[in-house]
Amino acid sequence: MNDVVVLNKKESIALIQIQNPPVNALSHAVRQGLMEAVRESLEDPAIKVLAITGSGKFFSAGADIQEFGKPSLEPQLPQICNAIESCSKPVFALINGTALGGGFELALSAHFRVATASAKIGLPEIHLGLLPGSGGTQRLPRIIGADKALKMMLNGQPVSAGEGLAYGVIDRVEESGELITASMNFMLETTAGKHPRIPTRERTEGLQDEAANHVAIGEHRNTWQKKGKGLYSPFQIIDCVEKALSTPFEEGLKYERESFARCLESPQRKGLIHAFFAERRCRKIPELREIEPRKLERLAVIGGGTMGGGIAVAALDAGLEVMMVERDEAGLEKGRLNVEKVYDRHISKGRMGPEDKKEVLERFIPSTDFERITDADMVIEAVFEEMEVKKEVFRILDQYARQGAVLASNTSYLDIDEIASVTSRPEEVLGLHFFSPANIMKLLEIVVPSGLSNEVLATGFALGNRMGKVPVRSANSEGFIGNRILGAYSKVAGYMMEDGTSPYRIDEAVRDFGYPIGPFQMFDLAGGDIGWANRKRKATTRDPRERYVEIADRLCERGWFGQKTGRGFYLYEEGSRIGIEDPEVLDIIAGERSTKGIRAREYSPEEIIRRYIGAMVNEAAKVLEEKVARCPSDIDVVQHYGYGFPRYRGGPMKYADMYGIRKIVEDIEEFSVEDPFFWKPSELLKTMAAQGQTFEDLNL
Ligand code: 3H9
Repeated sequence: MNDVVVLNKKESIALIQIQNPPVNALSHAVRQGLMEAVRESLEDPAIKVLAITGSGKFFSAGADIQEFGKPSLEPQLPQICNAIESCSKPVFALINGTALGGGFELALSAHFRVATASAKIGLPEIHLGLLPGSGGTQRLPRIIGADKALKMMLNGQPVSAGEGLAYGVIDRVEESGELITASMNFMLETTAGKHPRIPTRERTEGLQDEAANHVAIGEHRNTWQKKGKGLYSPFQIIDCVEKALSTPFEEGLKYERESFARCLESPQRKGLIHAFFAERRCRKIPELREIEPRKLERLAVIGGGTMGGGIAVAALDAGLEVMMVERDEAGLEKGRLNVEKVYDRHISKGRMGPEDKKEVLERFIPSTDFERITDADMVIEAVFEEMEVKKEVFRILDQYARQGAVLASNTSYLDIDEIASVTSRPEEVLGLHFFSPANIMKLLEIVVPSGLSNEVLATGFALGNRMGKVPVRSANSEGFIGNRILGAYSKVAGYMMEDGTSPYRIDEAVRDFGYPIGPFQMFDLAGGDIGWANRKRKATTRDPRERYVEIADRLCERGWFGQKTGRGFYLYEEGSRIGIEDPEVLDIIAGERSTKGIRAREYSPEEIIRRYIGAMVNEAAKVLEEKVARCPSDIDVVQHYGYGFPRYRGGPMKYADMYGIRKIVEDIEEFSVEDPFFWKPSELLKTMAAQGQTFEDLNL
């Protein structure tokens, strides 16, 4: 045995406990320990029953994700599951906590499953581009049928022990007490032959209703053909479950093994596992080591607009007391409505009752009086995106906020140092860039101006974590990480449009790459007026060598600001948020092109992506070079959670690694022949290409 699997004998029971914190992942050492414990228990004539359990809050979170992509070492998990299932002595899985993926498959191969009421079981492999590869796709449908099995595998969300009991995959739920003690009688009863030991592979309850199983396969496949475009593992999962219904167990297992190996090799698995670790890495900021965040119970939000309302809801949902301050009653009323409409929608969708809304709103205090913020632990300003307006608010905050309160500006571009400079406590001021709608979007850029106190930074991260956001640290630099990079690839989208490729074809290519919407749909959604105001502001300082596309300005001059005006790059029929192609827009583009004497040129989808992602990666490399982002994977997190970059591609930096850094540089050099001002490869990219480095090498 080893120290990650402990074998204790109690009466005639062998208690095999996994002790591999933090989550009892089934690493090679755990697998070795399990195999040995099972063998020893089988050989010991005094042992009549085997019980496998976990420790802490986890039974086991499944295979050790760190091991994927490395040579696989024996014993492999499927071998262990088979060994457990074929044990001549009854084997119990005592599910003391969360059992996920391979952890749940381990339990599925036992003959009996007892869980504590708080335990959760699930098969989340789909989120990693994988499928349950230790017999899960073959064993689970045999117990609960194709539909429920596919639901568990395809949505990847864990279910409670109670639901597992209702499904029939958990045999008993122990409401309270210590699981081993509580299960003792049940386990000993098997030695008296009271409960038959049936290997899961021989169970057939789930296979009885062949027609229903057949329908379920068809329905899930249809659904995923619509929603899972471009994805690989969901279809492999459905195929495996279909096999479970129609072939002998061993054959199904072999099929699952081959499918698992294909998923493991797929770029999607690499992208998704990269994303898994990236969103954990972004929280590990060295400055925060051993720093305690400040107390955070009361939050004040200044401004009741769309952003202020969203932030207030996110804070209320996180259990905070929230004050909302507006300058007059009309503004406040709007703010109150912005908050209430979120909860009214929850009620109309049956997600909460009117009583729940009332309870939440008891913690919501709208006011027009700045004095109300004096007992706030943190104040977030969310007023108009204009430096002078923000400064004015911060002067007032400085006057009213208590000493020790954290002051934050929700801005997407502006200089936090400049905002902080109007206060007497610049070290307490940070940027919190929420994304709209702030109660839904998970990204939170935490912007660090010079001299910021680490305690204040820690409090920003604590707020993000408490709100369930993914917080990413950014230096204080225009556009921070996300909007700065967005600026670069938005420009390229405009260039390609002016060059002769329809915005609708560009959007289509970007969607086919995996984005939920293309850049022109995004401009329409965000509102063309905002970008227009920005462009006008920068007009005087724009470098004359920079190519400037005026098409968006032509649309704005007509009052076509996108969805909110019913017209932008697309036409929106009354009340519809789905745009249709607009021939007049194409005429405007053609007019602009001919004014500039540009010969129309149709880019292929592949060419569109080369340019779009090339611009994105190049700007991202500059963001890294300038230390605006801490490491490449932080950029991947920002692009995924804030801008819709497909998670299964890992993020632009991971994508660049897989595409090839040298190829990215070659692409940029090829494009620079047409426009050397825009297409300048970053120094970092050039060095990396020369030295054969990847962005992964630069991750911290
Ligand atoms: C599988 O099982 C395949 C099989 O079907 C077939 C095999 C042949 N491995 O998230 P947290 C680390 S595929 C290694 O912050 P929480 C994590 O990186 C697997 N490490 O905590 C972090 O490390 P650090 C199917 C893992 O309480 C630490 O644990 N299973 C694994 O918020 C704490 O994690 C899954 O997909 C792992 N499997 O959430 C489960 N899991 O401290 C994936 C976690 O260094 N995991 N770590 O940053 C999760 O969903 C969440 O981590 C979990 C805990 C819910 C378990």
